[in-house]
Amino acid sequence: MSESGKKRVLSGIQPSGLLTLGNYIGAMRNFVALQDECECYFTVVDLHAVTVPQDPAALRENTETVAALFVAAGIDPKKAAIFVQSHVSAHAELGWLMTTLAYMGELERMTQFKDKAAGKEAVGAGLFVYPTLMAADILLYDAHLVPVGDDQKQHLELTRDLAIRFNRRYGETFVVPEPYIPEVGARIMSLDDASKKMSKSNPNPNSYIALLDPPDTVRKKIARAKTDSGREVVFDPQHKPEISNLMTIYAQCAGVTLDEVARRFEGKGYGDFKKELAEAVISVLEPLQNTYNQIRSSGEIFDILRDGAQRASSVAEATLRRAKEAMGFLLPK
Ligand code: AQP
Repeated sequence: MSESGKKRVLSGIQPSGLLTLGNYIGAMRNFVALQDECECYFTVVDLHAVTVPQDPAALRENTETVAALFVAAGIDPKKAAIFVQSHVSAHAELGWLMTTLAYMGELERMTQFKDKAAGKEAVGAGLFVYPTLMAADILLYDAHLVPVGDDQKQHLELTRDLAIRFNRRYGETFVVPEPYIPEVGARIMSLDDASKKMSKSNPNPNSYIALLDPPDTVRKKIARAKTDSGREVVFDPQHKPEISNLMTIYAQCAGVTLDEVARRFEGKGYGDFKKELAEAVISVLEPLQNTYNQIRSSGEIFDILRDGAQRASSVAEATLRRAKEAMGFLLPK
């Protein structure tokens, strides 16, 4: 437990593109929900983003954008520490220690690595050890809970294995974290292919709804979204994956259950449903975008990030010291 007696929470998002509705529904919404009852640390994981090539100017811009979107989505910087991963050097250092603890075989089994490496002639070593850096991110804060989407579950299991392995080998040092995954919306799928998750680094912008897409773009993207054969709005992920994905998005944006969505659109076709879906999405995005614009124009994000990095560093440095001591590093006196 933290000094405040609250459970600790850590999660991060990569500045690898424009955040999507998938990132929001799967992860960010839970960041906001947890900030009152827990001691929260939310980070823009730029060291993770560079595991695939990034344009330097775009990386800087995206890092600031993601941080401002955290606040715009409702994270209160007075309650939760918001910081950039590379501003707290303990992440890179514990990341290396975690890499020495991991086995090649367990990293080779990671599906995200397999997906991102598929078809590439040269695969960066950073992409391979991505999960060990993620383990360090979490373990540095003694996090009990990690709010993530379903795609990160496997990485979190590896984090738990590494924490348990470290504790067995060197003595009780790390808290073993639990995933915190939403029951509905843990994996929002791509608008052009419901067999793939919605992803900000997909080269086709029509495959995702970005949190900063203007209303007309949202309407166009939803109008173009792939649908299944037939015309009934029924939730059946196996036989109607495309419409089931859109129904999940509707349920999450309108704050209703999937049964309620089916009832509302009984007897109506895909066209009517898509029109209402677009408006439900816009009703979530519009207030978020207004706050985002205010934050960006005020320049306050740099103060928020400085304060967040200080709060994060004081916790992270102490944990790193504990881990190094346990492993037998000679610490400076
Ligand atoms: N489609 C999704 N549905 C639900 N949750 C999702 N998340 C990502 N996509 C979906 C959750 O968002 C958080 C931040 O993800 P990330 O930026 O660290 O990396 P990611 O999981 O690899 O997400 P992207 O958008 O697909 O990024 P790129 O394209 O750069 O790899 C995580 O909690 C994730 O589960």
